[in-house]
Amino acid sequence: MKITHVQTRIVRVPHEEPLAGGPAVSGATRDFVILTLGTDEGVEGIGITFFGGALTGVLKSAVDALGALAVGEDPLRIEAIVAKLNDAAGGSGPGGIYTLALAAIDIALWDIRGKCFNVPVARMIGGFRDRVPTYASGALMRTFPLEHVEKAAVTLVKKGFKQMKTQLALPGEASPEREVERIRVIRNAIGPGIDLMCDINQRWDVRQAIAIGSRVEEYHLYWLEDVVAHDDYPGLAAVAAALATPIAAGEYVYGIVPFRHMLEARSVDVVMVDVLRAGGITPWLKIAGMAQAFNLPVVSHLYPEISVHVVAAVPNGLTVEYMPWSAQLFEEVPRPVEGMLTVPDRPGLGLVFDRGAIKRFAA
Ligand code: SMN
Ligand code: MG
Repeated sequence: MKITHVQTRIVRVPHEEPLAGGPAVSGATRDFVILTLGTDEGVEGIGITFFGGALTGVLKSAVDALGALAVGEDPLRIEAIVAKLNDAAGGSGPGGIYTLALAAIDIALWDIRGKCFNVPVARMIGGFRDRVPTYASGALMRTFPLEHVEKAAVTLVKKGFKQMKTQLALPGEASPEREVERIRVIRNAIGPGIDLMCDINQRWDVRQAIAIGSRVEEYHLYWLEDVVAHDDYPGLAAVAAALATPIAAGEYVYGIVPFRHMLEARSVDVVMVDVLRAGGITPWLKIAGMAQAFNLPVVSHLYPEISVHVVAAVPNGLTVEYMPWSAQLFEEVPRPVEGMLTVPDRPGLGLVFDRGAIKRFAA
């Protein structure tokens, strides 16, 4: 089998918060590059990539260029193709546009492989289980009014979610009291039986993280995420050592090597891996194995319709972030049922681009 053609498009998905009707940013879009890899045997693989922002056009060109290098290659030889692309353009990585583009290719190659063997990707790469916990994300943002967040949290519980993520490091004048109050209000609204994660997005320093983190310990957060700069491994480790609350980090990391530094520094209790920034499914699995060697769980970031495969495949997969920014790209995606996501029982990723949506939102 050989790769014969590459098709990419930029798709601008409207900015919405569908889980609890949060405020949308009028006119704003989330810009994805979608990829189809075709083969001489008619099997096609799909991939996506993101985070290009104002450089999404450049990201599309990078996917086109890497795809052109893959033409003529056997799609089942994923590591050989990755090595060829790394040799050809890896010097422009490992971070940023190169890795984001490589991820789309890698994901499409796994989709082809699953289709060739007529099994879901999750089963190809480990098949530990077919259903995994999932948590609502994006509905309790730091920019939303506390009144909305309190009601939205209850809505998520009524929708069957058993886990949900909010954010601290609130906009405006720093006020530890305001930070603690938000967690108190949400915990009071959802009760003690719901897992509540909290994302700081690198906005605190170590002192703040320990000071405010200590004051919310009584609300038993499931994890505190990206409490300080994502690559401040000693700083993360200091916070992790100081708090009983688990520390999660990793979504901002490109490739696999920084995870070695993170793990050796004992800087996290939960390893979060963005399948695009990691460079695709292939490196995501390698990082999951590194985390397993440190007896740590691994979790996903975004793109739940793809992430469900990797989190379900590995024994240390903990939960899938359900932030369905990419859901509209596809005809059918796994939907949360009682806080769980099920791997589609279809070959490959089990995803088909929604032609109508692509047409509506195409750049
Ligand atoms: C996040 C960051 C950037 C884009 C989407 C979501 C956030 C998360 O850090 O963990 O969901
Ligand atoms: Mg985050």
